[in-house]
Amino acid sequence: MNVNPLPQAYTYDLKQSVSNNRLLGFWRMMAGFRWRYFGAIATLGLASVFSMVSFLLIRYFVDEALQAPDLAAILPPVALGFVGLALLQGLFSFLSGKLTAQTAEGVALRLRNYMFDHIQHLTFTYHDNMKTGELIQRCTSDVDTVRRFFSEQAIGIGRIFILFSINFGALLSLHVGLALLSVIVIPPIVIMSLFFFRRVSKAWDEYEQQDAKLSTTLQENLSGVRVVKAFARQQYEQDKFEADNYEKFRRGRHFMLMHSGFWPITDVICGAQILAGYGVAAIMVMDGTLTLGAYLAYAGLLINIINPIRNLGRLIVHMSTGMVSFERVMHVIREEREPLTKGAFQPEGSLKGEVVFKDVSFGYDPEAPVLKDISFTVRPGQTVALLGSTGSGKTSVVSLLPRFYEYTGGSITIDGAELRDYPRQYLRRQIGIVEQEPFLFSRTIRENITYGVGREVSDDEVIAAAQAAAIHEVIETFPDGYNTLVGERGVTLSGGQKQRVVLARTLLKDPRILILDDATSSVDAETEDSIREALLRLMQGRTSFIIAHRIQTVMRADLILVFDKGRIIQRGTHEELMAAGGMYRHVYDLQSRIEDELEKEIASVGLPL
Ligand code: TTP
Ligand code: MG
Repeated sequence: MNVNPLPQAYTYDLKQSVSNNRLLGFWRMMAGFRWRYFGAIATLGLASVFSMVSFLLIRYFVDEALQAPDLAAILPPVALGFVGLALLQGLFSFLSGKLTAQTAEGVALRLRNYMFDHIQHLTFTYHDNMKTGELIQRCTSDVDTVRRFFSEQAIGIGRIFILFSINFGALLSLHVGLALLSVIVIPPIVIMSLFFFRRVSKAWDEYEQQDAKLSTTLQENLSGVRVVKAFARQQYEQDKFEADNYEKFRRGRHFMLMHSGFWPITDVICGAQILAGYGVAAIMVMDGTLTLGAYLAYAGLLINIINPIRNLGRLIVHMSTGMVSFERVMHVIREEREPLTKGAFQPEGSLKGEVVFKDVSFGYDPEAPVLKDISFTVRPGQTVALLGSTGSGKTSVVSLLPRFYEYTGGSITIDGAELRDYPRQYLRRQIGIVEQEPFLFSRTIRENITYGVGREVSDDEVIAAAQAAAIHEVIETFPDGYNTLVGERGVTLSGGQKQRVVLARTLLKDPRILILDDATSSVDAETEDSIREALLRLMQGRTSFIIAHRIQTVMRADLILVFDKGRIIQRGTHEELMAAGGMYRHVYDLQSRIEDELEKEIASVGLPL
């Protein structure tokens, strides 16, 4: 769905802007906006021409018109000339501003869209290692600095070049000697700016790093606010934030100092230049080699030419911030996307659901394997249960199936084809997963349930899925039913309710392979029983992976795998495992004893069951 159809220029693969030469990178990033960019500079140039012409008109007015006998006749057209020039200057300045805004805002708009899209295509491993706050900072503050580069510095370069050429040309036409005298400041200014460029770049890089750190602290504090409050660690968090914030202040101050150190020096140099120019020109007027009108024009033009020279220094220094932020943005863009549709094997139709693991090994960090020698076979439609102590690798096993992570050794095949040959998008459409930590968007319940379907869904279907997940009745009690918002502005769901909404979302997707990772851990035994009935019905005909801690939940599975420290230590059906003894039998006995005792306890106090 394209809610905001944008012109062609907005759809451009920014990956092509990746370049080690940052100026070249900026140039490429401007693809589609270049004519606007040059338009902005050209119109700005025209505005300056009109400004320059008005100084030449002053010269004419003082040196010639005032001396002319028919002054009264000349005055009106000269006055009109001034007004007309001012109007034209205003008009072209406006046009230039408009084109500049279109360029800078357009590039930034496209960059933000691209970054968003890019980030959601990066691998799980990238997201595991990259801090959320850091990514947010790069997408906001750094993109904004890049935007400023286009609105200020990129246009500034052209502007300086044009202002300089026009005014220098005018100066040359006035007096060659004076013109040359007016530009001897350029070499010292350029040398100084380059000297500051390196230092300011470093200062800005350090500042942005600290900014990212602060936004990470803030983001973590907000998402972990319950933990902070529960442990009454506000003071600790406050101290940490203040320390980080102070560091940002320190680096910001350092950056500003770098900047402000630059100004007085250039001001002195430029002031000396103006003084020298005015002095020499005044002597020339007294000597009679320069007319008074030319002197006045020179006075204006000199200021006009010193300004761009002075700005050139400022611009070079400012450009450093744009370059640093550009590099920080490019660092994300350079990251390879996870291909969604690519695959050596392009399957057609739906999966049947035969899954075979053979000596599979895997580790989030290649050095530290989490799964070792995992082998098992599931036939289409069978249910396999994964049981085991916490951290034994159950979630890791099922995360391999939708290719969230790539296994490092052995082979996994689905319907006979190697898993890594399947396109990820196909797998993710065929596999439904209820994750251990359910996540709901701050959207309506209905949107959350229909999230994975990708087509129009009737209310009846939504209700059927909610009923199967035993959440329909709860939703009915909400103020707006299925249209109730979840989160800040709507209802807050309990852990078990969230789990069931997520379950409904997965059931509605109607996947060929169903993965339930502790999907009923936050649900009471009674609700779990009612869900189990529905689930059993739903699991008919699909290959299902169920992770649970309660044996009650898994005992009917066709195959039960018991995990310990990343290995399968026991396997078989409930009956086989009961007969074999070992870990499974041990856990079963433990759980039955606890339940028996609980029942006795409840009976003895006389609580209604
Ligand atoms: P899991 O596969 O998450 O263990 P589990 O699902 O069996 O545990 P639980 O019952 O508590 O849900 O983790 C196995 C190991 O892998 C564990 O040592 C933590 C590690 N791990 C990572 O390093 N990175 C990850 O992203 C995950 C999920 C786990
Ligand atoms: Mg787990």
